Amino acid sequence: MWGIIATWRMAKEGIEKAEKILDSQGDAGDAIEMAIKEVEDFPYYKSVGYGGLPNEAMEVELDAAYMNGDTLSVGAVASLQDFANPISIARRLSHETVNCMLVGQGAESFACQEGFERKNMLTDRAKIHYKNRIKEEQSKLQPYAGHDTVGMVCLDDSGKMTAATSTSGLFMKKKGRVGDSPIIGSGFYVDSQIGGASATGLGEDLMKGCISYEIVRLMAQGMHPQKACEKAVFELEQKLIKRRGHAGDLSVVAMNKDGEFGVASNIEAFSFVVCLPHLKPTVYLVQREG
Ligand code: SD4
Repeated sequence: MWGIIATWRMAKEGIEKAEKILDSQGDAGDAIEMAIKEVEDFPYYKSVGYGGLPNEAMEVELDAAYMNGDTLSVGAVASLQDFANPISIARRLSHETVNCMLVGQGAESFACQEGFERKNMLTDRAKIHYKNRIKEEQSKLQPYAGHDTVGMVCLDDSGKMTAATSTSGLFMKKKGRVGDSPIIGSGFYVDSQIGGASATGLGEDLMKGCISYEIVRLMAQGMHPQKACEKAVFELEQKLIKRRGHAGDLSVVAMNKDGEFGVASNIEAFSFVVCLPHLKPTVYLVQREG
């Protein structure tokens, strides 16, 4: 059995590439890296890799993470500038036993030493978005919350599971701001003996629930991924509303070791992509009732 699930429609072309690897008994690490790279390389996705929208200083700062569910090893980069594929740097870091999560210049020096491709990630299109936003909101620049991160969970035929994320974070974020995406347990978590989860939405709120770990914990108790996703999202939403009156955007995808999957979201419409041996890469939309 193999399978892969991802946040947002933008993951579809990457998932099509991953399908080829998984369908020929390939490795869940190779499949997920290939799928995320496809999203990072596409210039018109405004929230991941090349073409990602910049921070308030007009710099594209990227966050990414990779986790191997067999060994539980993790690699992550945050606030990384000027490298084409943050996911590949994160995966390389997952082979280290210490210094697995690097930020800013430290991450860039590592990437340089390891020979990763340098690239200016700020496109003209992203610059125009930036300039328009500055004009619109001269007085109060707010990070835009409706931003899409790619997060995936993958299972291969050998039973190995992986999880990965990649994002440019929130448009107009402060320099150095890091969200949930590169943070283990928040943006992603995977254990091949149970399953994995990944999140997208307002990082500051997703982190308050360590939401990906929470989903895996619920699946470990025998809960179906769909139930686990719903419980994690709506309990966190309720908790935040009770404590302070509002909750940010929270969306998640999950898959267990048997290839069963789940998704939940508290936003009006959340798209995701799933692919299984009997299901070609398919985009679904989850709509909030009421
Ligand atoms: C972050 N969670 O940096 C990311 C952004 C995102 O949909 O996923 N937006 O907070």
